[in-house]
Amino acid sequence: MKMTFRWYGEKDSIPLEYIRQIPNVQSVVTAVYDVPVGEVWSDASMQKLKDLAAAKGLKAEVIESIPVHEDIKLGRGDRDRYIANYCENIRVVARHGVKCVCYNFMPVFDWLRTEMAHVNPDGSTSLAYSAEDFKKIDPTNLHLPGWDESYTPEELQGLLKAYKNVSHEQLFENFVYFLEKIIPVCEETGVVMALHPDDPPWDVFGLPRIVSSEADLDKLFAAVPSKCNGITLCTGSFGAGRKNDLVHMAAKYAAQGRVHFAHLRNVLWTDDADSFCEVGHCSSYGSLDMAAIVRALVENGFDGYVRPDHGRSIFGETGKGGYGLYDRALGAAYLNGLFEATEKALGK
Ligand code: DNO
Repeated sequence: MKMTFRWYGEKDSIPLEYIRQIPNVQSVVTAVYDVPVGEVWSDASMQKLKDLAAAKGLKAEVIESIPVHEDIKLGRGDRDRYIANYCENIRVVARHGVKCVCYNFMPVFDWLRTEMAHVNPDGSTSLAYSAEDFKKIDPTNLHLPGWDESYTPEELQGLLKAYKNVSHEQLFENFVYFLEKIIPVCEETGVVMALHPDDPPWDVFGLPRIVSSEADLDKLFAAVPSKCNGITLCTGSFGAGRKNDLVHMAAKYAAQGRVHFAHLRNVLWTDDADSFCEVGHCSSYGSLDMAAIVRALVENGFDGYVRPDHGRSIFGETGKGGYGLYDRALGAAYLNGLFEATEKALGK
């Protein structure tokens, strides 16, 4: 596996010098943030990210994300222009040594939580989702840190209305239409697409979500079989869905060569509804067996990118929820240990 760490570019409060010192980190996971969603990234911006990382001994081989314009998801008339731009972006990043692009196909919203600083028994804080509190959220006035985009309340209302006519099946058809156009460019450039699952893995605010389960993935791979059409195995996202068997999914999709990227983090299911809390990475903290997931990946030949996902806020650190330095660095150290022990035990 190749250990990586997310870096939000020059505006990130965590300097590359520190990222470089996290054990085993080889590459940053980053993106160009100075271009509106749907437009083409400049070679200069990409080159700059690559140069900044290289100056600290790091690669920049993974992009998270090239966001998909809503008109593509909605199947609107101008989607072909946005898809052409997306293809161009794949070519731009490929020219600068990028090997893997993480993206999602969630309508309007990226990941959702109801609490940004849930206090854990040890005094640390983390992101949490309460099924009860979720019912009280006004979707037209919602901003979460780390989203690739945010809208004005008016734009949000317009989008939510537009999705009223889009069924799960229609969204799926729009997704396949998009993939059929971009995957040939991936094959030509050697870039793999790592689809991030819905987070949480169910419909929200009446919006359809179609990347929430094993059945969803199987349907997608049947429609677009190319191995460039792969996933980000985000254990925390899939793992919030209690019917998702992460060990089985890790084994199955690693064996198929479809796990191009793994976001590894733990979640604790906190009630009988859908509530969950993000916790430290170790298995003992949460509802997922991280050692078994890593073993399933290694046994099945996984050799992709890994990053420690959302950490808690610890040691007095403040800042972007889930994206502090300390707990993600501890997560990387823990995951390195799991991988090394598993690989050695299996003679890999
Ligand atoms: C949250 C992230 C997501 C992810 C996107 C990929 O912390 O995992 O925002 O980057 O869904 O497009």
